Amino acid sequence: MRLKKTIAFILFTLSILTISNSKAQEKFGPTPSPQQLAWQEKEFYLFMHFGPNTFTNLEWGKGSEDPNVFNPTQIDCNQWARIAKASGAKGIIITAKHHDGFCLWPSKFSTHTVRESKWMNGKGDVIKMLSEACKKAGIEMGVYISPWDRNHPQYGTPAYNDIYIQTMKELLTGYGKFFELWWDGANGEGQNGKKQVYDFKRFQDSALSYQSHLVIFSDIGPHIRWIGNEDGIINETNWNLLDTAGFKRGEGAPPTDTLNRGNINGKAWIPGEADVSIRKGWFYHEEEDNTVKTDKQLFNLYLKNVGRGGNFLLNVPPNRKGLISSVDSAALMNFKKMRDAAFKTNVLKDAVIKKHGNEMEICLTQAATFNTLQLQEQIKFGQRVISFEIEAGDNENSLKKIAASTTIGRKKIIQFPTVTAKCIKVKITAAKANPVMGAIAGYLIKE
Ligand code: FUL
Repeated sequence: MRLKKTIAFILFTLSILTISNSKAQEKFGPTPSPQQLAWQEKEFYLFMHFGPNTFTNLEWGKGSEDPNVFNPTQIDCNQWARIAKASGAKGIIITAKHHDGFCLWPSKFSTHTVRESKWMNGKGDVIKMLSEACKKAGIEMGVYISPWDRNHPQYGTPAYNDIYIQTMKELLTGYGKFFELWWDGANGEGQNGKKQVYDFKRFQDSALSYQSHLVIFSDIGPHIRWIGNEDGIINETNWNLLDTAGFKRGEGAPPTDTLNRGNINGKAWIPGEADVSIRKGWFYHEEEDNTVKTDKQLFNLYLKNVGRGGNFLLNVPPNRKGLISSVDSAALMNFKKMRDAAFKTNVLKDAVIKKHGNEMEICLTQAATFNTLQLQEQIKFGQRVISFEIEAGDNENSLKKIAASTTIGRKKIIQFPTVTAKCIKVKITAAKANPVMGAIAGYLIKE
């Protein structure tokens, strides 16, 4: 039955190939949960840092700011959601609470919130506005809830862990479905000079009891890992696997290089998410308007995160008016155009693919010109490919090596000098088990 389905699948779309023996479709090693698989399909979504820091020009608020500093004069969450949607982003993750403890919703568990500000006469709720806007635009929403809280008087005492759980509960039960919960690793001192001993096990169990489908991000997951830098760049070798035993979030996290590559034999499936800001800081600062990344820089980052099997979390912070600035939205729109143009024409669309052991030979009736290949593993069966090579030529006897790389995972976009060829060979040179490949596509991406 399974074999029949596989044959039908190959006939249906010749650009999809499974190299395997009859046992290959068995799962191998750790595999993603349905929620993780759905999360990986999102590929690209926006981060938004917004709060008192937007108005005080700080990156880390002290927690003692007057709530009245928070005063966006023309806030329009529909504009944020529309821009996100138009850029191809699948959702927005907002700093519901950053380290200064200020809550963008009127939390019952804090006295440092939008309610204490004069903004909308204390009746405003950014989380409500944004959740409605996201629904309207047809995108998803996630929340960053900083465990570090420089305002809360109980921070640094065991009682704070319960307060943090109640705070999460308020958000996770009051605003509809979120796709991701974001935990940064920061663990500084609070008002009383003490650091909190976080009870992450309880935090995690509680969050999942409120929204069981959530994927939770932190340095070490449980579902998604930090990629070890804030530049948006994942290593060329990227395993979706990680060993977390003995490690903690924040200072006790695995070495950044490990987070950047994953562990080849890691025990848990914890894929990487690459976070980076479109501008210098995480929060909006007018003087950084000239640091907004160009469409080309964003595209290059995309190749180094989505093109290396991870997801791209791009921070686009609203300004003091409560709007996305035009320079940021222009860069986002051009980035979208660039992606659309780059991946519009798959030159291997009509190719016939033959498999011989761990090699795939792609033969075309007419030569194609390309400089990029996109490979995929069907990761629901586990991640298997350790390394591969690509050859191209006019026929099977004139093949020359044009590229080589390591790991494939969900998606690998590999670039090389432009070639014109009728024959292409993808050789899996090392694998942990029989590779189960997904689609192969080829593109000519113009500079
Ligand atoms: C870090 C924070 O300390 C930064 O302020 C920022 O929010 C970044 C995305 O995460 O942990």
